[in-house]
Amino acid sequence: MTDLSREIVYQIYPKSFQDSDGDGIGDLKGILEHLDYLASLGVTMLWLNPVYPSPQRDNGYDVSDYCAIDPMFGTMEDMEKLIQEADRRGMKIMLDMVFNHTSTEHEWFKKALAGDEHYQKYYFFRKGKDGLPPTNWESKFGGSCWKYVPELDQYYLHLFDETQADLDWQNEEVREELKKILRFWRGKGVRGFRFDVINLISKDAFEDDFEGVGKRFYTDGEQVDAYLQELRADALDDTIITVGEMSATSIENCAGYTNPDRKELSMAFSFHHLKVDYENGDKWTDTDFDFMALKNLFNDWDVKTEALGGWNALFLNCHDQPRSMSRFGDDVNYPDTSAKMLAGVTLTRRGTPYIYMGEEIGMPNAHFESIDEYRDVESLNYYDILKEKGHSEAETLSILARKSRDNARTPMRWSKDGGFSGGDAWIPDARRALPSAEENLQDPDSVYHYYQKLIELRKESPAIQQGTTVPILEDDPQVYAYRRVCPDEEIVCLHNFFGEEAPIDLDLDDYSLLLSNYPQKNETSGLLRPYESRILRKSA
Ligand code: TEU
Repeated sequence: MTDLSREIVYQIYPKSFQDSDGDGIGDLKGILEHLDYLASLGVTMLWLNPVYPSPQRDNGYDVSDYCAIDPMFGTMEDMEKLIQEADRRGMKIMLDMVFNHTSTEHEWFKKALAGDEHYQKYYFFRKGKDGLPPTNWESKFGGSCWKYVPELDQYYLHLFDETQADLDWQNEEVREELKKILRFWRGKGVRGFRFDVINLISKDAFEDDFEGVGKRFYTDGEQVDAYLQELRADALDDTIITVGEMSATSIENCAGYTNPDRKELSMAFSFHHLKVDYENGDKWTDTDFDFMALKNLFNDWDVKTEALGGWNALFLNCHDQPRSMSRFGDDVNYPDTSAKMLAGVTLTRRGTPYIYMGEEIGMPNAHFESIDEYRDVESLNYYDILKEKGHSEAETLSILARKSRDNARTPMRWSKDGGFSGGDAWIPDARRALPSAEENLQDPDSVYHYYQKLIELRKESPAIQQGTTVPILEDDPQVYAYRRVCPDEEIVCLHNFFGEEAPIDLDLDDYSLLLSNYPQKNETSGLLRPYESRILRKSA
């Protein structure tokens, strides 16, 4: 049994990490070049976004062959070498399994389209109603989630892009195919799997939604638990770490999916805390984040998940989200300090922390200024949708600059002059240049070295790993604070989320400072400086 509290996962977006052959696209050989950098950060597992053959309509989340490597990323030999070399340095590899849907270029779908009924049953082909799609549900990327196929006079379901056709998990053969894929990669030495939108796999009621866009008919469906238990029993075991990406879920469901007694998943990603800058549930707005909502979500999820015996994946960044430092910190006035404060949040909570490529050097949003700089299918779709809704060009670009997924997908900044590729990168660099990895490594007080210290601290602190979370200063409008308590140790974490000083009314006389993001310590002061973060331990 792996101890999830000791794992620290680093997410690599292969397309933007390191290009080794000058074609402008990152690749597996590029990752190999940086294994020492990753090992010295202290992470234990590397999660790679999809590197399988794909038309790249959704950057690899449209998979056309699950058991091969897309030539643009390298070869199977490169992957085998990566697994071995990572292992030599104490790091495991986690692969992304996109099992809710396949690319329409997958051979199963191509056969289905050609009329093969056996393969049509792998997907959801349905008749329309009075010239309309089978239901009124919307795709997550905009528009209807049904695509009409004139040759078959039927529609197929795609909750995401129209080139991502949903698989029908009710079909036992589909589940057997997916298990084969898991066994294949386990045979190669892969030790972890991230399951894309895995709480959307159980769908049976196809009814119009008159209250929303269809989500309630396919989210956390009845069979999700049974399907996960089956995958786990037939194709996985205790040595494999799994994380499920959960769309629009609840604490109760996530705790259920991850409670070890249920034998489903090791942990889950949820996204409520990354919706605190949505306006009335709408992502595509230019809105500041609501700090109290964020802090209440952290407290709620941490306390209730623990009470229900579940385990969370902790993260503020990933390839689908704007950069946390630009979003919850200040990338102009306090880039370094706010990046470190947010690092403290991710690395001291109860759960397994995930660090997203570039977060450890304080990378900011892309700050793109023209639609030509964007690549992401969702961003490009919403550019049109927002303009159709009446937003001006300037408003639309300002919303995209805040919310686009491309904010996280700009090339990793290895050196002052970029260092990602010898050719033209597939996506432009972030317009705001902050210290590169090289500069971070040279400066003992850099964001990178702060992550390293936090990881070391986490690895030696039983309370940070396993302690109970006790929220404190719950009504404070500026400070997120909690105790982590276990029989042998008590830790207090204080994080000021604002650029103004924050008085704190706590008696910390019995505590000593373990780590802070300011070079001049003021551990006894009852005032937190802008974006100050302090981690303290109660004296024995
Ligand atoms: O994302 C699932 C998902 O619904 C969101 O993260 C989505 O990108 C966002 O909410 C849109 O506003 C996963 C992958 O992480 C993402 O990259 C894929 O595009 C998506 O599934 C489809 O496979």
